[in-house]
Amino acid sequence: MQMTMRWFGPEQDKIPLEYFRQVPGVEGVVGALYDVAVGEVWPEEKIAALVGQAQAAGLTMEVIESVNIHDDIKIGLPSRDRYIANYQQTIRHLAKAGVKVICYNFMPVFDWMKTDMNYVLPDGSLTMAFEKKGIDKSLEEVVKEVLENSNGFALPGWEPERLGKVQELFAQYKDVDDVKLRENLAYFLKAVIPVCEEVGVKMAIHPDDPPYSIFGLPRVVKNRDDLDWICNAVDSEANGITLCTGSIAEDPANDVYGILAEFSRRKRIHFAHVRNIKIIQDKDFYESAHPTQYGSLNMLKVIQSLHDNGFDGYIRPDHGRFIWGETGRPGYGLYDRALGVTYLLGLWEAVSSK
Ligand code: CS2
Ligand code: MN
Repeated sequence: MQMTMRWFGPEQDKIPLEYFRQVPGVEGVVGALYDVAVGEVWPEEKIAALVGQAQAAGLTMEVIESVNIHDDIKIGLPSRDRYIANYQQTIRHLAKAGVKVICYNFMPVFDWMKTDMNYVLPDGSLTMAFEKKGIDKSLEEVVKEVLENSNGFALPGWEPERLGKVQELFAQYKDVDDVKLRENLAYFLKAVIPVCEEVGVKMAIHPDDPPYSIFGLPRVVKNRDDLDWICNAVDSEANGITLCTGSIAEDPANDVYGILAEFSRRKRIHFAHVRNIKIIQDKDFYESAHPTQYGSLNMLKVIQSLHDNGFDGYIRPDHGRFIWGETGRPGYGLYDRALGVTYLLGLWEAVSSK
């Protein structure tokens, strides 16, 4: 197991790399290039520079989050072959720089959806929340609110130019149902997994956030059966999962611990996002502090399910609240994520010394 934290690069992250190094137990940062358009090849030199920066600070960068998938691939347009060829080339370039795992998602239009980016908890800390009433509005209004409430940061998967044309984007997806989206995912995997096998990289799909349909969009990474289907679509260890406990738990019908156990046993969880969420009512929730007592997940059981079933991948706390006066990129405050790291490593130590 290797503990990591997400770093948004020298341009966009105001947290110096050294600070991550100072969090006890953190060995690496998870990064990405944010100045290459979705669908284009990530240049070797840019990757080398990014990875080199992490290494110069005494950190690894063996996980990329994310190399995003062009909409044409998800929609299944003829132009997808060009974008898939670019993706294959990016995989080769990443492998050369020592990258081992690529996190990605296959959500149409939006990378994730929260309706409140500065939800105030009783202790005065700020977190992100999703309440159904927050999406019972026009699409434009929802998009505008997310973009306006991101504290001035560019959010991955929420490119203002792309979402400025949200109606056009939706129109492009009008004939894409779950069956079609699944077919398009399989088409993509059949093309990229052999390249991964050749160069020693593993793909790791992130669950849909939230893991059910919103705005009538198709969804194919929602639950155990979807993950099973994906693993079987190309039966290779290189075709794996980023198991995000928060996202999976956003549907209370999902057995998070069972999923963690099964796919660890099957050697398909290459990267784990471990966060706690608190269900408010039905499927409304907020992202709580990591410890069990603050959320709806039993974090000891989460760690145990990974540990006891042979999980040997990368792990990171997921989002953190804003505490101690910190502000910045929603979900990515340093302090609360550092507390998350310490807590998760404490649980890991406890379960591994039994
Ligand atoms: C992440 C996702 O910050 C977050 O909300 O969990 O954006 C995640 O990086 C992507 O969905 C993975 O491709
Ligand atoms: Mn996640």
